[in-house]
Amino acid sequence: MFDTLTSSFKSVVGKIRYKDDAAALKRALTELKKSLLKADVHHKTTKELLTKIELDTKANGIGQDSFLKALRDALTQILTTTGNQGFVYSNKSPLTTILMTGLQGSGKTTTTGKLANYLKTRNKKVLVAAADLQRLAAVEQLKQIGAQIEVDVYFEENETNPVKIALNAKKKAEAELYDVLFIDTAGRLAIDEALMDELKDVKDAVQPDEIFYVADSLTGHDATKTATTFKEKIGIDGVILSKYDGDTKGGVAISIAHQVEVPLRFVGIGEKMPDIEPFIPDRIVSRLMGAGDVEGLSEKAAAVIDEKKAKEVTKKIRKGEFNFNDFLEQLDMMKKLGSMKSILGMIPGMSGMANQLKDMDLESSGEIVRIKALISSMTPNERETPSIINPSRKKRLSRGAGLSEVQVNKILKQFKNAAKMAKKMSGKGGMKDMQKMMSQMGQGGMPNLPR
Ligand SMILES: Nc1nc2c(ncn2[C@@H]2O[C@H](COP(=O)(O)OP(=O)(O)OP(=O)(O)O)[C@@H](O)[C@H]2O)c(=O)[nH]1
Ligand SMILES: [Mg+2]
Repeated sequence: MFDTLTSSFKSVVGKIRYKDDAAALKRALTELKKSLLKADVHHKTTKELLTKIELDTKANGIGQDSFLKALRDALTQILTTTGNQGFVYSNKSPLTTILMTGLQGSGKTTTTGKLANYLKTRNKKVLVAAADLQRLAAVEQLKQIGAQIEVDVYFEENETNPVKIALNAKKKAEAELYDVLFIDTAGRLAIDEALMDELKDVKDAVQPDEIFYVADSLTGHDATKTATTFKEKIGIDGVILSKYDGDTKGGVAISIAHQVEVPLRFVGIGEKMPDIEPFIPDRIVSRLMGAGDVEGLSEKAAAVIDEKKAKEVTKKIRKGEFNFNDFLEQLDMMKKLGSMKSILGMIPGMSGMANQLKDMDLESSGEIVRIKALISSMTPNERETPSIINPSRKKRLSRGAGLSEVQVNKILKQFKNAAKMAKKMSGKGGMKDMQKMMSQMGQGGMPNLPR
């Protein structure tokens, strides 16, 4: 997610080699300034970061360690703005009402679905209301998203007043004990007074607990400007940066909260429903420094992994009974976690690899497609007990799946090896092997990272 920034930090730190080398510090700071500005970090934020890093590094004696610590502290300070972090439930009522705002096409409706899905996987009862009556297809779009993530959608066919829809949705949500209500609104420009007034009317009527402003990362500095305008005209409690996956610069995420003085709460990193992540400053700094976000990863996993099933699978693996049905189930779980790239970026030391795997998609990767084709050609018995697959069955599978016999053999062999490996790992001493493997992989991370 932060590849460009992370690699430029690495290169900057590499500039400092000797203790108390003031000239090297200066070179490092100049390069840092250049890369921050190039990444679209706001110039005022850049200046503040540099001043703080310079003072801190000098105060602690110039060196890689003190520079890294100063960088980490300065980033944490810049990213932390007064206000809530992540998703916060109302402390006034059992229902939390969120008003979604933003410019046309910024990603409001998609983000509404993503947040609803995020909370649903955390066992919340969520309602989304379609209060965008500007665009003909808007209600239909939200209905489709709702069906996809299995979240209820509130809409009214013949109503033309978004205030009424929002109010009726809130009534329903309160009466039917929903935990969270998201109100999706029409995209609007700040200069469009009538639409801004309408948004204000919705706000005054439903009294949302929080107002989120969805900003398109790809608009660069404009994202900061428009967020500020919405803050002044309507009042916003959080910013969500959408389409961050397409933003190769990435610096907006560093400076937007600092400039708008409203916390950045979530970042959208893809078009699919699981592609959203809470923006928690400490953790983000860790990832920016190439050190991963273990907490975020385990939370993400906890939300989608069924503990009972996980235990069953572990047991099967230990006994060497892991079969193709288990494999399909695991694949499904992985899919719910989001893109491979976003997962890898959260594992310490793996951020470099994330970039290479950015296009690996669990649904469309050629490898996975072939494996799935093979599994779907198997009889239930073959899925349950892969060892019964003999040469004549292989022939049948090859025809059924449209794969060559070589390909079938390769996949079956891979699967057997993976199951063997998993069995070995889960046995005694397995954890040690795992740790050894992780530490070897971790050596690609930052040098001497202070914790
Ligand atoms: N790659 C990527 N695409 C996104 C992301 N968020 C939204 N999109 C895409 O952006 C486009 C616009 O998204 P919408 O959710 O319809 O935007 P909107 O703000 O509701 O648009 P209006 O209702 O017309 O104002 C869609 O094609 C989405 O799939 C994201 O995080 N990453
Ligand atoms: Mg919309």
